[in-house]
Amino acid sequence: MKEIISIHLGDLGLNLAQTLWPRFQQETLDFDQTSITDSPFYSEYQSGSVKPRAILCDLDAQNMDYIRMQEGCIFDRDCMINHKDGSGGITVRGKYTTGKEIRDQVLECIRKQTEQCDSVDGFMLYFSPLGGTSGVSDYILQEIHDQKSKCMGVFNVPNQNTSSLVVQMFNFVLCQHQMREMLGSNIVFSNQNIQNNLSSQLKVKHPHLKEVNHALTDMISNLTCGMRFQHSTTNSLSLRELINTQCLYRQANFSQIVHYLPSQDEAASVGLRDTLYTKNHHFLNYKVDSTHEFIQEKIFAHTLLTRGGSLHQSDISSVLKESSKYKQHLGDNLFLYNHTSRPSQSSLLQFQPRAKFTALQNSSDFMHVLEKIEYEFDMLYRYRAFVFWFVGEGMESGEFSECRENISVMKQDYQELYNMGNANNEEEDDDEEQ
Ligand SMILES: Nc1nc2c(ncn2[C@@H]2O[C@H](COP(=O)(O)OP(=O)(O)O)[C@@H](O)[C@H]2O)c(=O)[nH]1
Ligand SMILES: [Mg+2]
Repeated sequence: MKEIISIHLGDLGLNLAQTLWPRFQQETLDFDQTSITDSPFYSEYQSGSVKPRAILCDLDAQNMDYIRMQEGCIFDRDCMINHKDGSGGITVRGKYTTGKEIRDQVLECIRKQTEQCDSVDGFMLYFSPLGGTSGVSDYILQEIHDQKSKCMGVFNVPNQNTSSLVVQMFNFVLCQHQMREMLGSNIVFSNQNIQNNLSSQLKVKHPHLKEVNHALTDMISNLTCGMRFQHSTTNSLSLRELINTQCLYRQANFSQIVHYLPSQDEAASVGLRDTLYTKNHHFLNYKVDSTHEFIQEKIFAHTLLTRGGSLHQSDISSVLKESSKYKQHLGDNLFLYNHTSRPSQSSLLQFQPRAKFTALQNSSDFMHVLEKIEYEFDMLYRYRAFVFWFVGEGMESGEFSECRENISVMKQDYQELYNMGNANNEEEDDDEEQ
């Protein structure tokens, strides 16, 4: 068996763990009472108990204590590691000071979990690079890299309205270089976009992060379907495969999530068209300002996972073909699963949709996100606001400009990849004309 180890960091990671793992458990038990021991996501202990193959880590005690105290806590207590001092919302505390004090414990736990596996397929890391515990990811990713394993990160990017989240922009920029280099694939979303989708599509009034986590859980449940039910599906998908297919170019490994949340029971093909043609279901919406020059989106890598029995490969292929009239698709990967999941307490939908869709799109439009980040970062850094907090934790001030430069390089890389295809097309067109 090829095992998958999940790591949950900080508030986002821990909160998500509390909705995700009960859902995994319910789906596995619904499918087959015995398959939980065959799942790459669970490990069986000598005592006979089966627990999530998951490590939880936070620089704060509050959330972790809450999980520990829950009756029938489903996690292995040895894999729940926290500091008490908190991160102060500053990523360098996670990296240089507070986070360093739990470093050995965290790395020891990762090594122990790895030793218990036959052969690790990869790691999944859930966290927020906008928060302080993200600094811990620095040495975790180094360890995973040293083990020659692959890691997929699932995290949020700064929202459109970032005015009240100033230090979070610094945190993101300071983290991104390591994430880009060390994470095989970065799966990104925006809380604000998911909240907008929940209000407009599902008519949820004032959605909170709890509802956002349910939407993310639904998405991750689809994404991992082919990994969790390896033995019973003809379309199994390993984590390593998914990471590789989503990363067509070394320098562009960010993918946004498109997840379909149906508002009513409708024909599956309607949902699929809606997913691919509109921005209503994007967990990250690259809104372009009216002043911005509109360029045709180019999708470098696209993985579409459908769940539910009412769609056939030919239906999907024809919808994808239509979509490619509007967007350039360089690579499409299709996965169809019959395993459905029933509506439950932990799901947002009160009915069972005929089909569910999740798409990962690694596209040129990520440039627009980077542009916004550059703008917001520069606004703040121009006044050197809050910089002393970071320097006070042991960071060298030169790191700020270095990391800012890395964002520009990343944007340039995306721009070049975008142009590369276009230039080739133009050359080909010229050749044909001659
Ligand atoms: N989707 C989601 N986002 C969260 C949650 N908790 C915090 N966040 C977001 O994560 C960012 C801050 O990271 P957080 O995990 O709280 O920081 P940390 O605990 O210091 O690592 C902010 O953008 C929050 O909006 C959550 O439960 N779900
Ligand atoms: Mg916290």
